[in-house]
Amino acid sequence: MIKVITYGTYDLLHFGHIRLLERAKALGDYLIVGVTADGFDRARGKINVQQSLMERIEAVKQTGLADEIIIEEYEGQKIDDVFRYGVDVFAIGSDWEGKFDYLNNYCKVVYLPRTEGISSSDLRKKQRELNIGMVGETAVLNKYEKESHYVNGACVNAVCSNDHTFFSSEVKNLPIITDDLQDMLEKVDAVFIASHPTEHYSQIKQTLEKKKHVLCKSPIVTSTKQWQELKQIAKQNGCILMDSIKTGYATAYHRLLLLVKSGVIGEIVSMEVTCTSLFDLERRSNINYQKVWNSISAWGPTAMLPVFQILGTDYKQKQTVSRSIEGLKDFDLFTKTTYVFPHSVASIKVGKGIKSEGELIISGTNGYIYVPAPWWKTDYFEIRKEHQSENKRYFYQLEGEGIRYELVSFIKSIHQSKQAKCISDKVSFAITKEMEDFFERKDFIEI
Ligand code: C2G
Repeated sequence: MIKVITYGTYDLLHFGHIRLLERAKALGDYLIVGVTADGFDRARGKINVQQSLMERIEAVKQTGLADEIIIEEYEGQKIDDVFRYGVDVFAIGSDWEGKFDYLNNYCKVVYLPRTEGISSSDLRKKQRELNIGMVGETAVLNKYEKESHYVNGACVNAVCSNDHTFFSSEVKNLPIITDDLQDMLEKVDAVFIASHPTEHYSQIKQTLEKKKHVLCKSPIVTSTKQWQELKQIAKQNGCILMDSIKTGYATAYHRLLLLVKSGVIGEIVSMEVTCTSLFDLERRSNINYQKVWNSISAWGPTAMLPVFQILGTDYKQKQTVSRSIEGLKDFDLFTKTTYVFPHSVASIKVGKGIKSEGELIISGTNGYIYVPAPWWKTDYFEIRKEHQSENKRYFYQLEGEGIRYELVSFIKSIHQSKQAKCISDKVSFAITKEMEDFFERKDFIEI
């Protein structure tokens, strides 16, 4: 019996896939199909896959062509599989020509001509082409424009800004450049907002009232009343209103949360989160502090995210210690807040006027997790136990600081009319509440 094996993602299974499977099957008597796991696809840069692994397996099964279906989970697995299943022929589409020649050492390798004119990417694009406009006055917009090119169905076509000096050459060449939000809203389906937090409320409201979706750099707003009002409008108008915190979408961060929740370091007793970025000292005197994000707005949401996602939002007591610029009460150079929960404590330390080690430490009854600086852009963390031999290291490729995953999640939320679970409303509201408390000086000591 001649055994043939082939691999693929098979997202939105189409005619090209079926033809490939038919021809692969015809090369022997028994066909094994390896369907890629989500994690493996992500690691090899395929971030736009729409169907779950189970849906993709089911679709392959329905073709009736596979005698056996296996899951492909890691780089190099193909060699293992050839031995494990006694494979005689490895077949794959001609888009991979030459890439799998190394398998010739173990079996016969056949490249089958790819079917022209159809692909999963095209199908995804057709389904989800969304025009996105960007709002704001910072270079963050350049990053989002750049990352959008990796996201199927995301088309950044407009920017609304009062300051063009920071624009990258790509942003400069966008079809629509304006300083009039209403004007831009006529020409887009969704908006990414990265303006100063004091402008968010009005900009989000205008956008939602035009029934356009919003991804807004967290904090969405700094008043809980405004938060509730905006969420209500979003709901009424069938729109997504989502916090943008890129760390929340990074693979390593997501896996860390799952590990913590599965109890690998026992019960969590303490967390320490630090995020700082120091102003350029020489430029400090020229800064217009009304337009620049203060420390708590710039870093607070990112620092609060792991605390609220791991320990919840129902802390019993809080103490904030903060130091602001002289004469500018609302501009904190440094803020440290300690949250006391019934059985645990967490502290966040943020600053644009201080520098510190930007690490995340989560201490549990059975070990701790250490994420080295800058933890918010991490691709790596360690689980450390009492006995060094039990320590474990985890590494996950981080593409585009998490921004491209965030955009994928935003687009998916829009098409499914359901907000992605990544940053829940509960956490978003808690972040807003913290901002409100900060500006109202609640549980606050000024130093
Ligand atoms: N294919 C094809 N014609 C198309 C589209 C795809 O013949 N128009 C083939 C591909 O060449 C591949 C198979 O269908 O052999 C599955 O394609 P994808 O789902 O795009 O998976 P791919 O990323 O090619 O995975 O380890 C994974 C494999 O290496 C390949």
